[in-house]
Amino acid sequence: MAVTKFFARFVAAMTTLVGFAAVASAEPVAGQPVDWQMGFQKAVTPVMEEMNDFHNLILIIITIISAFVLGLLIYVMIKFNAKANPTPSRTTHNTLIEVLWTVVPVIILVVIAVPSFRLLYHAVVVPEADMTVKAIGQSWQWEYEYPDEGFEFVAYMLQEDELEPGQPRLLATDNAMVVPVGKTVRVLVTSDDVIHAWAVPSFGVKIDAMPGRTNETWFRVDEPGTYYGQCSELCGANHSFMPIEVRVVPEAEYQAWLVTAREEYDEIAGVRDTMEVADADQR
Ligand SMILES: [Cu+2]
Repeated sequence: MAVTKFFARFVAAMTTLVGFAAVASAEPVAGQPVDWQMGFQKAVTPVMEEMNDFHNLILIIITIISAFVLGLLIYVMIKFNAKANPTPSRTTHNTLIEVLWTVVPVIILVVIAVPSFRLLYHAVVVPEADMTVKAIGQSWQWEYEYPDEGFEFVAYMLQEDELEPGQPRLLATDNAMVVPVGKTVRVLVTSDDVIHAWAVPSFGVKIDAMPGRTNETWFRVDEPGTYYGQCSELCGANHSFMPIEVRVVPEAEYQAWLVTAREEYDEIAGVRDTMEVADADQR
């Protein structure tokens, strides 16, 4: 009876696993999470592609190391248990093995360090930018300034009854940050109040928004689309309701959007209050 029950549970567990694998192999949707997703969102920037590659490299390395250590453990447990090996060896040193278990990990770390530092450099150092957008965290929404164009606007999360078909819940916003495809966009990130973080997974971008300080990041998206992110620093009660929507559009569409945006949105107000407060604090 117990065996049948166990078998039934085993089959159920295996079915679930196979289900997971089937879903995991499905093509990821760019720009937003999907149900039962196992990996990252699809990479749409060079930096995120590099992050994916790096992640895959590390995944291979840790899998090999884990399997190797597991193999050693099983070998030792079988070969050297009290029954199989009643008189243990009195070995305390083995120079060759000691050199190996020092040198091999060093080599592995160097192999990891090279692509790691390269990736860090590519993510942190902003290449010459075609345009700049400033994202300002506010409790609880994001404000966007286009300093070259002179306008600013606020992007609020859409409530459930405001969603159009296809717009994801808790991610879509009323106004979106709009940028042209294939252009290097510098993003200046700051905050009006507490620490927020501007993050878009498919861009490989996540950077803190600090009051009184400006952080800098960048992205370049080569395929048009709508990409979503969320505030990624616990900032308060409505932390989960200040999503980020970035629309990447062809150049002509971007120019058309600029025309309406200049009319529709407010002029940039100037120096931010928090900056003044921060300056005053320092005096
Ligand atoms: Cu926040």
